[in-house]
Amino acid sequence: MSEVNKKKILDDYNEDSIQVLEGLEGVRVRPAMYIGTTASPGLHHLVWEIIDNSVDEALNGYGNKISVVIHKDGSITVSDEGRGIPCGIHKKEKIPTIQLLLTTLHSGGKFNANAYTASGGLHGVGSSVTNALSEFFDAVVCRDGKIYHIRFEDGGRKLVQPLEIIGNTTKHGTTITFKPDKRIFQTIDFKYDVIKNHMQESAFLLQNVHFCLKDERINNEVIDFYYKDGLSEYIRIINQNKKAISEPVYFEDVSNLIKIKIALQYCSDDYNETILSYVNNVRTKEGGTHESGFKIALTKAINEYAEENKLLKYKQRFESSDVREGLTVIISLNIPATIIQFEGQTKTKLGTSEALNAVSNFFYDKFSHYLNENKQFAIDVIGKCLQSQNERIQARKAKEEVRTNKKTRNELPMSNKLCQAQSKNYKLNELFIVEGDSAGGSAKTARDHMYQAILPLRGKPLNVDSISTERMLKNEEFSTLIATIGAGFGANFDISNCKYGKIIIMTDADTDGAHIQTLLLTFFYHYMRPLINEGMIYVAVSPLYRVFKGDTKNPTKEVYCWNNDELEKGKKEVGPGYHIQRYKGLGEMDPIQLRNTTMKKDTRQLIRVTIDDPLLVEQRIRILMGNDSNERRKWVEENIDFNEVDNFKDEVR
Ligand code: 0RA
Repeated sequence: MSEVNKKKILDDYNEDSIQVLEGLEGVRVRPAMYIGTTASPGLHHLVWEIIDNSVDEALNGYGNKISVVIHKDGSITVSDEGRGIPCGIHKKEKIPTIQLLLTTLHSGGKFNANAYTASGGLHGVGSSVTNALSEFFDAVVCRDGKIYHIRFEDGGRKLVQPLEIIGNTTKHGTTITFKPDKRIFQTIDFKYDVIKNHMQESAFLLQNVHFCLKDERINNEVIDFYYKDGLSEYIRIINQNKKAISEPVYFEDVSNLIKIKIALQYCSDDYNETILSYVNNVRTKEGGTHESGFKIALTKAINEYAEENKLLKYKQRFESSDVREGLTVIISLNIPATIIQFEGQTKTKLGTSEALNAVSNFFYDKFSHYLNENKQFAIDVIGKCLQSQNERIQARKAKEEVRTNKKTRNELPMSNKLCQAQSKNYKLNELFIVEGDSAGGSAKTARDHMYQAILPLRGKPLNVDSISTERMLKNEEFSTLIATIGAGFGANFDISNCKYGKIIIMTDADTDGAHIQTLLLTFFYHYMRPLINEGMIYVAVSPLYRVFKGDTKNPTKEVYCWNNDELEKGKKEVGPGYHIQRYKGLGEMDPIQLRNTTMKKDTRQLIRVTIDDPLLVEQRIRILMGNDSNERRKWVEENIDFNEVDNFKDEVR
């Protein structure tokens, strides 16, 4: 769409201003281009597309309730109390506008110059994409006194019910029901937890909107997320297991074009920083100008307060990172569509330059004032910053000493269990943490000696969530792991010293294996979080089946399968007379099989572990690491495929 056209559409919305660009075929041919993946995250993306539209309505002041119902047949309904999708006849195309919107891509025209929309980023390719990837798609609209109904099947290709009027109403709103097409997706099983968390997150951000969810597959209970305290409540829940130094601090200014809300809290027993930012209620995972503006203002306000009140030690100002240890902050901006700009690899980095000064000026004023008015809070915050500053200075000194004295980098002993890689190119080296000595033995044989190191783990690691750092250090598994990685831990963790480019957890594909994964991830989350943030922690996915013909040791043909779909394909590929071997553990594979399926770069499958949702992480840790073993077992059994992280083929070196 040309700039001129776009302007015209943005300036005045009417039912003619929809720009028809292309049909839906392309979406079915290349679904990943529109929704990222056809695995579980892509499936849920279909729901976010619809919810985003409902949220946009609420954001612009139309409706304060959004409901989602997951049905027994695998379909899902999203309803809102917005204006309703326009149903009048489109003058140029001579068909109902709703039909046009649901069957064409990039239909513009929805937003006027001052509209705030969730659709600025990855989202907003629109309801039509959901239609294109659905077995059926059904919309009921209340608008202009009428109730309208339209229905599509087969990815929007069959209009099985042209727009009809089915009644009169004084209400307004849209109700959409659709069922994802099983021919497109690897799974069509909506995950209650994933949808629940997304809605809860939205409810934190849209203080005045009810988000109601019902899962008819389980029961008829409705949960209603509604947070009067919005972001402050979000922070309180994220930090509920930590020692907060105060209640969350909250500032907002919604009187300007760029509307800003910021909530923050420091915790004394935390040295990580958690920054969550949003633009028009869509997470900006890669940060951007709003986060930069916040960081600048925070450092400036704290340094000035500390200087004025003579709280600095040796007159050294704080560095930016000193003032963010143990800080949780949520920044939420609403920006009109006209000035939104996204950048970055996944278009989730805010580029709008106006946002930097807007956030920085706003937050500097508010926070400086707050520090002056709340003495105890200011003293506690600065105490925490002094501690971080001191630790940073000590760590730097120690590093310098190591360098000048040529002392070894590690005080902890190197384990004799570790089987090292030959290469000294740390970026290319991989550390496999392997469950059990026997699988460890196989892995030692199977590995690429040049780049792959093996560290076998005996038994289950401790749950670091419930023990002190001293106890963690006394544990041999963990002290070995820290020494092996070679970059320290906790506040002194220095990722530049890490001896591996990838750290890969390799366990059996059973409940115990999943538990070990979680325990190790808990360790990394608490003591080496930068490794997770940098995407260096992985889980290896071993195949579930081998389909082969002939002798088990010397098959004439064999295929490995990672899931049931692949198993079906595998049976066909191998042909009549096939045998199926179901792997229950890594130990059942010989070294060659282990190498070819799970360790070799171009054939293995790895899951990269990421923290997309800190709330989800906290909840998971509570379920998985808490005291209720029944709840834990149930969760692990239901979620053993780690569905919230996306499978991807390992990139080739
Ligand atoms: C196009 C234009 C307008 C609203 C919508 C679409 C709309 C779409 C969805 C999808 C789910 N719920 C929705 N609610 C609204 C603006 C209509 C106007 O200006 O009156």
